[in-house]
Parts: sequence; C-alpha cells; structure tokens
Amino acid sequence: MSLGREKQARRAAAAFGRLHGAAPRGVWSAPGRVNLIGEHTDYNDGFVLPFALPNRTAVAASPRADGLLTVATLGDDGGVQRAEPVEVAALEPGAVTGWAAYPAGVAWVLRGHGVTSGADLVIAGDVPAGAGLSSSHALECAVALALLGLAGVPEDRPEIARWVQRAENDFVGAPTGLLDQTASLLCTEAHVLFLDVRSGKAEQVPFDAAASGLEVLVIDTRAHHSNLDGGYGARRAGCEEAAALLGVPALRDAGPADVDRLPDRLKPLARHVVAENERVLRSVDVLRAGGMAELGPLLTASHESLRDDYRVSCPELDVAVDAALAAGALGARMVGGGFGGSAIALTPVERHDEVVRTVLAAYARRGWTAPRTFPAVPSAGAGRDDFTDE
Ligand code: GAF
Repeated sequence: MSLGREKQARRAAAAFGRLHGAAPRGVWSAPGRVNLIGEHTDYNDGFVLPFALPNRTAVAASPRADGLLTVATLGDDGGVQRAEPVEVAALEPGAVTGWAAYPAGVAWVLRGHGVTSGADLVIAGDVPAGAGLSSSHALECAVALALLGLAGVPEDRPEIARWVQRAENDFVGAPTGLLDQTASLLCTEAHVLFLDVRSGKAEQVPFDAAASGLEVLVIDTRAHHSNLDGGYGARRAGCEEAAALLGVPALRDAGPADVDRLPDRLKPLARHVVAENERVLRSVDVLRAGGMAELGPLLTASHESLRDDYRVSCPELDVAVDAALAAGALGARMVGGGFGGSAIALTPVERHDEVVRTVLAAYARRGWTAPRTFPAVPSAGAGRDDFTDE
C-alpha cells in the first residue's frame, strides 16, 4: 500500500476510534482521477482514457444494528463534521443535501440491491474538492465498497460503477456519465484505462511518462468546478438532441459528415464529441506503439475543442494551458467537466520548474489565487485498506 493511501486509511480509522470508541470493522478507499483524454464523451457512449491519482478518500466503517447511517468527515485541521444521522429505510432523493448526499445516495441505491442495514462511516482523504479531480466519486466509490464489504456482498465493479452513477444522477442530482466512478474502481497502478463506455470493454494500457523524461503535471486552478451548476446538463441535453436529430442512439455513432447535417447551434457540440473520440483512439495507438511525446498535440487539440466548440473552459483554465505550453509543455488541456477545476500539462521533467513558475506568474499578473500544481502518476484503484499496527 502506498504511503499516502496508508496515511488516509489510518487517519480515517483513528478518527473512527475517537468518535465511536472502537476500531472500525474495516477501511476502504478510492482514488480521484485525471482523464488523460476523452472529455465529455462518456455520456455519448464514447471512449475515455483516465488514470487514478495517488490522492484518495478513505472510509472507516462498521455496521449498526439500528438501521441508521451516520457519517462524519475529518477535515485537514483535524476537526470533524458530522452529518445528521438518517435511517437507511427512509432514504429518498431530496432527503439529504450537501456533502452528506453523496454517501447517503450510495446507501439509497445499495438498499435496492439487498444492503439494508445501517452503518457508521468516518471519512478522511486528500482528493482536492471542487478541483475537477473527481473527489465526489472517490467518496461515493469508497462508501459503496465499504457498505458492500460490511454486508459481505461480492464485488462486481462495472455494476458498482453503474450503481454509483445512479446515486449521483438520481439522488445527488448531477447528470454525470460513467467516466469517474469507473476510473476510481477499475484503474490500476502504472496504467491508463482505455474504456469503451458503450460496450463496457476496459483495457489497461501501460503508461510510464517518466521513462520518456516526461510527467503529467496537474494544475488545480482553484476556480471552483461543479457538475450541478447547469452548464454540464445543458451540454449533455444538447448532445442527446443532436443524436436524436441524426437518428442515432448516441453521438458515438456520428461521423464528421453528420455534424454538417445538424442545426448550427448543435454543430460545435457534435464536432467536439466526434473529434474527441477520434483523439482517444489515436492516443491509445500512440501509447501502444510506445510513444509518449506524440500525445502532446492531441491533448492541446482536445483543449482547443473543449474551449471553442464545447465551450466548457474558463479563463483560469485557458491561462494555465497557454502558460504551460509557452514554458515548454508538449501539450496541455483542461480535465473533467470544466467551468473551473484542473488542467494537465505533459511536461518534460527538466521544464517542470519553468512551467510551474510561468503558470504562477500568469496568475499573479491577473491577481488570481495561486493554483496548486503537482505531478501525477497512475496509481491504484479502489479497494480495501488492510494495514497492520506494528
Ligand atoms: C465530469 C463527469 F462526472 C464525467 O461523467 C464526465 O462527463 C466528465 O465530467 C467530462 O468528461 O467529470
């Protein structure tokens, strides 16, 4: 187990002990993700290529006999925030709001699959929230594994991903696709996950940027991102309308010629999805052929398409991408839903300092909060955290 993973597991277990006066039955954790390429393609039945971050959310859990679900979360300062306890049997969409809706939503979905008893959950983690790095799905996936683990239900990860999606869509109210929870549940160390969302076919593709003298630098712009704000849902609805007008099940089935048949207002959305799917396939070809630097132009083209056609970027993301490229990154793009959150820059290791310095300077010139930057390597997916006390 990585040091970071063990640290979060121990923090969650220790806080559990303090709150409940006993050790938890177990600790489960799940990572945030970076999507190398394939943005806003998942709900169009397309292709994505994420990897798991070393940053994780851990959930220390024990069953309860009284049917209540209690949730507490440990802050960075060691303070604990406790949600109002809820009865699992009484959960329904709208009954719980705010951060506690994520674990409650998972319990609500799992109740329909035989997991009906209550539990005490204590959460600790280091996935930055609102940074487009999938903190909400890390939390939901860790809670799902914890509740299933406590109930002794065998894990079917693709199925769990669909359950977590349902919690997010129908309980939390965010109309998100399958990218984030699948990444959190299926990614493995040193690989990107090539997922065909329509078929569910998932392939682990080796990814070692360091072997090519490169790194994937994450730039968290600190501009707040949320999939609940309406912009995400509007893009999704536009794609569904475009597919219906073309008479295809999803934009996955459209080609460049189809885009021209659409009304002007829908053309840019469809153009992005068609081209982005193609870029994922080309990226996988590059990686299979042992390339890495050749990913750069594909990443930048993805950003330009998200900025100009899909229109989900924002000034903070564009400045981060432009500054990184100006300082020698081979390619850069926003990741996740957009409207804030994080960008990635494929950066030669010897240009790391220069890229970071240039991005920070560009932000400082505009009077913006300094972004947080860190290189990310593909890390382990979700699982149970067994650690021993020496
Ligand atoms: C968010 C969503 F949760 C994903 O499902 C995906 O659509 C992504 O935005 C955009 O690619 O992270």
